[in-house]
Amino acid sequence: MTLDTEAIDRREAFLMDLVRTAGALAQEGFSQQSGRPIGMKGPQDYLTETDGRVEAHIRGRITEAFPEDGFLGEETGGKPGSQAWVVDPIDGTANFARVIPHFCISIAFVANDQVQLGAIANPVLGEVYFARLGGGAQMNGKPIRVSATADITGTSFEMGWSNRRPTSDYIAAVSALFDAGSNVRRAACGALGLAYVADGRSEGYAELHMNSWDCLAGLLLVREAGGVTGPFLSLGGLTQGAPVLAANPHVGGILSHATGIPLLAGPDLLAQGDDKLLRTA
Ligand code: LIP
Repeated sequence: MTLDTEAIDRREAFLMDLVRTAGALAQEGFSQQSGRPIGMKGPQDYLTETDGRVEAHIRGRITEAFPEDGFLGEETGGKPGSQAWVVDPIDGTANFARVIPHFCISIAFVANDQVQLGAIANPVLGEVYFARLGGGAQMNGKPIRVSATADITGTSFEMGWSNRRPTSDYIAAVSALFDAGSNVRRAACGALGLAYVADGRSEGYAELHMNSWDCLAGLLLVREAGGVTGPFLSLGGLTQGAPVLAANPHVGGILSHATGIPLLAGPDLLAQGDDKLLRTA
């Protein structure tokens, strides 16, 4: 089913409110996190009580407002179908669990084979990012753009780490970026890492494997803020995850070369073939 503009307008207004209420709930949990036991879902995979509480809040409100929409959440899963909300209730859970104030809520809405809406809230700093396909990107209502830095010796990239890919591949990518002259950081919250590319705080973000709930909203933000990205949906990333790359257009090729993640030419359609991929490096 194809969604028309009016249907997306209604979801946009809803999402603006939803991400703020979810952010408030996360912030409340964070203020009580100190001293709480830290739960683990698997190796280096954290879970706090707040992850579950925030996802239940988001899922409940979506089901009530748009019962026809699918849902895919980090904590409770789900079947996305042709139009769905893709939700990470707390991205940066390892930080959150250890009372490090660098985490966010990430919500994307996918329909018509593309990410239509994306919102990321950083409740600690009171920053809410929002993007709509073809409608630009903003933070707290103000338009944002990727950085204009083209000189590699002035760049700062973030390279996310996932234990779903060999450590040697991660080290090789980080090493190539340092050799190229960039600074490289890792702040353990992929969605905020992407938001920081969109607002120019960093020149690029890459990770060899990310799940859709961690990155769909951020990838839309970067594209709508004038940045370049790798393919994601067309690689089956919605349900299986895929590599992620996002950068300002001047240095995207360098990040692509260092990580081996291709750059995308054109929209990231679910059914798009590899012929639309462009290797610039
Ligand atoms: C994590 C990210 C982290 C990334 C991991 C993981 P979680 O998500 O934020 O930065 O490197 O691949 O996806 O578990 O905190 O929601």
